[in-house]
Parts: sequence; structure tokens; C-alpha cells
Amino acid sequence: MWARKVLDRRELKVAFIVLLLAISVLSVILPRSLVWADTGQPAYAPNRSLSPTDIPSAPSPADRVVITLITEEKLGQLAPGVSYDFWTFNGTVPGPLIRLRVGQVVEMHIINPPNSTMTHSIDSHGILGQGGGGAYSQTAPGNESIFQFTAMNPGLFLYHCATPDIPTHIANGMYGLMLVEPQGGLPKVDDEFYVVQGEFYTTGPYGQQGFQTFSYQKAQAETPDYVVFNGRVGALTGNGTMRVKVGDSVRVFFGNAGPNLDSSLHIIGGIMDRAYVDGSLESSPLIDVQTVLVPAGSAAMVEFTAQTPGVLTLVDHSLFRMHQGAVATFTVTGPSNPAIILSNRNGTGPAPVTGTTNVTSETQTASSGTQSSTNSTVVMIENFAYNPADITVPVGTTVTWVNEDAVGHTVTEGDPNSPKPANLRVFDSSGEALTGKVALIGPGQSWSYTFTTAGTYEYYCIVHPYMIGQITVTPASASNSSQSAYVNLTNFTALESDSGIVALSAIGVVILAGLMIILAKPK
Ligand SMILES: [Cu+2]
Repeated sequence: MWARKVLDRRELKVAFIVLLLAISVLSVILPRSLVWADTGQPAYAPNRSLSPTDIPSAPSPADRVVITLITEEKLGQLAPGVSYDFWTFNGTVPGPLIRLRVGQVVEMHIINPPNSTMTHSIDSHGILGQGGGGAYSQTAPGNESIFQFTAMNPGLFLYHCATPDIPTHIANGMYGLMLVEPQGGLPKVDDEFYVVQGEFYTTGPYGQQGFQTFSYQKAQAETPDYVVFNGRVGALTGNGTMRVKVGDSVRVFFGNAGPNLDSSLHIIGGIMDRAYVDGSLESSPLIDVQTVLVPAGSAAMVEFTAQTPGVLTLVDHSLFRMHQGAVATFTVTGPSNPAIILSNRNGTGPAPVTGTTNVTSETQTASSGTQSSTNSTVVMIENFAYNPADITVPVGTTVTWVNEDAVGHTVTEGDPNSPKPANLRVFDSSGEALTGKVALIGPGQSWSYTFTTAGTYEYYCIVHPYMIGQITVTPASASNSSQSAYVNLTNFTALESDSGIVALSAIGVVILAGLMIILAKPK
């Protein structure tokens, strides 16, 4: 009886120790996981965008390949706070890049899961035969179709679902590109990206929060609410930017799924060295091209060289579509190239900051403290927030705001709850004091201000007054804020701060000390 009691007490002690250990570990891990949870996609609407770098390597000219596409209907994020029921190939928009060599024999499997609501199929513009394979691949939910084709012609081809109502299936996200490389393959380049434009037609207007359903009326009227690259507003900006280095040769496989609009493919700040229009890979390319027309149902392979550091912006140059999501960025890092472009804004030679699109956080990191005597710091504007929202910089620092959103914003000194008259604002990107009008920092553009007076400055966006930020300008030159300026945080900044982590770690240490006392206690 007595021995039994001792055992109970020992078990209790073990349980207590395990509990304390768990609490001490959680006290350190939990705040970080909160940060991650907040900076990721909302749980209710997963990200269905295919990464533009998710590209298979060039195929060996094997005789026969097997390709399996699963036609999945999946809830996903169309824009921040906007969810949509996508119809997809393999769960992403666009579907995978199918990469073949001319002459290859392909065994194509279309699998439609049992929980699908619709029959699905594939029509590839690179497949010869009825329906581009559509007549061979109509697949009801819970079934699989298999057919074989030979890749007869090289080219960059659109594929899409070919089940009636076909345009509705395309408008819901069922498309991708099939690349059939010529004999001998494509020349090697440093970077390849896969971008497909498509429209979405929703019952609510652009940006209306919550779940949105497909609007057949708007699709028939050809009035999309969203025109996006890779299935989502912001898929290829901010953290999704396409990263390249100065000097890189860059190739973009660009498709336009439509289903209605033609695209005027343009790279702001870049010139296409070669453009293979309409996906025709064996024609001589156009050289030195500004804008390529990519009709709905077609594709283009374009190549350029990244010449200068900064942000290049890929758009459909029917530019109001930027306000519907049609904007992507290349972030180019590396040494500046004053022989190509330089700024004499401060009379000090090349400055990496000014103008519209030649700023990146990376070039700023590299340049601060090394290239010039003045400090510079970048604040990103993304997802309708300044990031980081609160920074501390020494006097003399030039702060550059880079707008990665698909809409325009301002950086306006003051408190949005009691705005100052325009002529009393310490700084204001809108220029309202001079012009009487509010000019916006457009998508892909940047705006800079050099702080010459110490103090604490609040600022906000005139058109989105819930966007607020703060800058503390210190008289001393020592500040490590320019390093932390690139940490991608939003609402949980305080938890991520060193003091928060230290405090929670201290709790863990106290608990561990208690544990050791318990363990050291004589029996
Ligand atoms: Cu379909």
C-alpha cells in the first residue's frame, strides 16, 4: 500500500516535469508560430498560384513520356481576403508547364477525382486531332481517361479544359502551357519563368472581401473583375517577385488563357532582346521589342537581359488592368551600371533610388554604408500595409517606399484621424500642397524622402487611411533598423521583437530552474 503511494507520487512528478517542459518550450515557439501564421495565406483560402519557377528541366529526347493531370476543384485565394472555387489542373493556376521535345510520344492521363462536381478534359493547342485531345479526354468525376499523342510541332502552346461550357472552365482556372522544344532543344539561359495571364469574373466587384462565385453574366459581357498572373492578385509581386541577377539572361514562357482579353505583354524598365510571338519557336524572333501582343489562346516566349539593379515590372500594357491584378515584378540584384543609367539627383553619381521602378530591398541593403555616405532604407508597401510599419533611422537617412501592391497609395505625414492641411505636412508623396490634387505612388513605383530633422513622424495613405506607419528619426548615427527593415512582418511585429522573445525565454528559464530544484530535492 505504501509502495503504491510512492509510485503515484513519482508518476505525478514525472507528469509535472513533462508539463513544465512543454510550457517552457511553447513559451519560445508559440510567438514565432503566430508570426508565421499571420504572414502566410489565410487558412480559409489557400494559395493556389503555381510558382513561376516551378518549371521542369529540359527533357531528354526519350521516346515516350507519361503525363498525369488531375482535374481538381479547389477553394483558393484570388486576392487578399477574397476566396474563390478554382477549377484546376493539379491544384494550381496555371496548371503545370508540360515540357516536351518535338517527336516525343506522350501517354496522357486525365484523372478526375470523385469529389469533382464537373466533367473535365484537356485541349492542348500543341496536340493534333479532334478537340486537341478534347474528344479523347472527357472524364467524369471518379474516372480516368488515357490517350496517346505525338508532339508533332515545336512551339509554346496553351492547353485548357475542353468540357462544355468551355469558356467557363477556362475562366475558373483550367489552363497551362505546353512547351514543345525544337530538335536540339532551346539554348540555355540563366533564369526561366512561367507566367500565365487569366481573367476572373466574380459576383462582387474587385476586392470585395469574402467568398466570391463565378459571374456568367460578366464573363459573357467580357467585363472581368480580375485580370491576374498565375491565378491570384499579388502572386508575382512582393514575396512572389521573380528574382534575377544583373547580367542574367532571362526567359519568360508567357501564356494568355483569356478567356476573353488579349494581352499587351510589356516589361517596364526592360527591352525584350528576342520575342517568339504566338509561341512560334522556329520562326526568327522579333528583336528589341517593347510590347508583344499575346491574343487570348496564345503564348509568347520572350527573352531579355537584366542590365541594372532594381525592379522590372511585367504588365499587360492595357494598363488599367494593373488595378485588376495584372502586375508582376522581377527583382534584379547586383552592381549598378552607370553606363546604362544613373541618377544625378544628389550630384553624387549613381543613386539606386529615384524614379519609378529601379528600387529593390536587396540593392538598398547592399548600398547602405558601402556605396554612399548617406543611409538609405526601404519600406515596402504590400497588401495594403507599410512593411515594416515602424522604423527607426538616423538623421540624414533617405527612406524609399516601394509600392508592390496592384493599386496606388500615398505616404502622407500626419494622423489620418486628424489630418493636417496639405501645406503643413512634413512630407507627402501626393504633392497635394503643390497641385491641389492627390497623386499616387503607382504599382511598381517608389517614392523617397530624406529625413533631416530628428523626431517621430506618423504617416498614412490618403486613399486607404487604415494604412499607417511611423518613423523615428534619431540624432545619433547608430541604428540597426536598416537591417531589420527587410523582415517581412505585419501585425505581430511586437511579438517578433527581441524584447518579446527575451521575456518569453526568461519565463522558460524560470520554469527550468524550478524543475532543477524539484529534481535536486532529496527523496
Ligand atoms: Cu473543366
